[in-house]
Amino acid sequence: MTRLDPLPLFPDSDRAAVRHLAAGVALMPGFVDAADLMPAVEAIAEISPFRHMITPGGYRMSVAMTNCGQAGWITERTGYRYDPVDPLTERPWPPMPESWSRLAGRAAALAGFPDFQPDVCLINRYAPSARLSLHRDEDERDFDQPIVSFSIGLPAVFLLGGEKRSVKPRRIELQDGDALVFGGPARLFYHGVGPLKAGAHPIVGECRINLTFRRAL
Ligand code: MD6
Ligand code: FE
Repeated sequence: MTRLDPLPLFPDSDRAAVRHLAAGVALMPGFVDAADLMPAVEAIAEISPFRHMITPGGYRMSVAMTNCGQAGWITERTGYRYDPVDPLTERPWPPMPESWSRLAGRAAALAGFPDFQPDVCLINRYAPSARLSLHRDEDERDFDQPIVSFSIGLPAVFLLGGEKRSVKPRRIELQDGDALVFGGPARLFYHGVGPLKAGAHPIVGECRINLTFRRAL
């Protein structure tokens, strides 16, 4: 996957370039700035720390996760769910920063989803070799609502599959600052993230952080 090169800067993200990768899938290179997002990620993780959750099949996920917003996505031996309480702290998840929900709403609008108001942000942290196997995001109530994702830190390969798990995924490079909107006919497509390559980012460090904004409840 080649990028638009050179990338213009978008001090006003309303003018961001939108690349439609498939029906319902839009990539906005350089839509967010790690320096803007990282302080809130750290503040959230102070309250609800990153942790490696256990899948219903008993595997420990290589990706470390936390959440903010009205609920959080969790997986345990008993299954997947959105829970208003963080099971680790037994307290509500930290609130979603207003600047984050505004940015996510703007990204969605630019991709053709004008009324997106996220209530949950799942935060994924990838250390080198961490990966996310092919999955569908299907624990949300309304599949007419898209999912908006922001990536910061080290680059990763996003695997964009199809309606069936058997569809060979397309490899899409997600770089520091990229926004991806995933909705419409692609909303229930299988997707994943390939193993992270080692490296260092001046602000995020030796990892990749991905924020996925959902209307879950
Ligand atoms: C990641 N993202 O990029 C994982 N899901 O680290 C996702 O699983 C994802 O980016 C739904 C919609 C957009 C995504
Ligand atoms: Fe997903």
